[in-house]
Amino acid sequence: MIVALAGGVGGAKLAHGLYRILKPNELTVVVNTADDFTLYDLRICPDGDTVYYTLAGLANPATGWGVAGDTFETLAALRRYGEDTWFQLGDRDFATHLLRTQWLRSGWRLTSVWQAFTNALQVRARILPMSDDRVATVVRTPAGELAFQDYFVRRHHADEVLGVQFAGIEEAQITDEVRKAITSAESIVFCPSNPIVSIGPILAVPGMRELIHAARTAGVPVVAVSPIVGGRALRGPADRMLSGLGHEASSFAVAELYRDLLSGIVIDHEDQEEAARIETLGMHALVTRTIMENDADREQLAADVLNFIAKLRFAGGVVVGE
Ligand code: FO1
Repeated sequence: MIVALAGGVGGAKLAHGLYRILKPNELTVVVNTADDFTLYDLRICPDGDTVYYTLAGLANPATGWGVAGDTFETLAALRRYGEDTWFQLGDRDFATHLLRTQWLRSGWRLTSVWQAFTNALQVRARILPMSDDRVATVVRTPAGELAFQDYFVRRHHADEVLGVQFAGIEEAQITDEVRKAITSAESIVFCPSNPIVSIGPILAVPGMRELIHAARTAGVPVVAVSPIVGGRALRGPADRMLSGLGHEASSFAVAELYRDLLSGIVIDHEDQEEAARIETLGMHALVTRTIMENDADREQLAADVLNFIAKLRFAGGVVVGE
């Protein structure tokens, strides 16, 4: 079983590549839920929805989130009542939010809700929320503290980022499903998601770093794919967030953030010259193409990651040098 940690669109793309080349039921994806929020009294899980829509082949190819071919009549009707419809929820997507909210209100755990969606969409991978407990990313900016989707969507992630907090994280618990997945993983992959606000919350769930660290110490390869290429985030504000928080916007900085957890990191050809510096951190670096423009790219990167993992396992997880 391969366990992938993922946030939104970039993470979902690699998870999809892994899903397409692995045997059915060989993949578990642990997904960030700190982007979740409530809108029109409905619980929205943008990253979870993005991952199961993508694996089911339903995601909107133009945006990476939402449902392909969706219509927006409900939002248009809301606008007629004077609502500011800043968050684009499609009509088919609404069905997911309605049912999720109903099931949660009737006492279901978020893990069970996602399992029901995954089964209904015939996705043969486990897609697990990082926790069943509510965690909410709050972004500190010169304009004040902003709820994550206000920062990201409503204000187009244009504000300078001075700090990031995960409200509720101290009380969040690792679920039995996530614990079991990580303790029995053959390898762990950090997808090319934002290290601060996508992978960051997953690692901040109390006990999560320790679980992954213990797996690594026991010889399980733990590999990240950098979301930074040539000093720029492939999508979203990860580069500006890293700089705002006092890091370099580079694959090296990503490797440093995950330093104690990783046996290796995958970086793009464009950052080839960072490989030697990354290896001084005590991990191996694989240089390959990390940009995923189509399904073939997703599969190729997934295959490169799996080959890298096999090589690390053969080397006992230590940096062997080339
Ligand atoms: N991202 C946007 O930039 N604009 C949107 O209007 C938007 C709507 C949306 C609806 C459902 C969904 O599951 C995701 C949606 N996203 C939208 C993406 C999402 O909010 C962010 O990409 C993630 O939270 C960051 O990973």
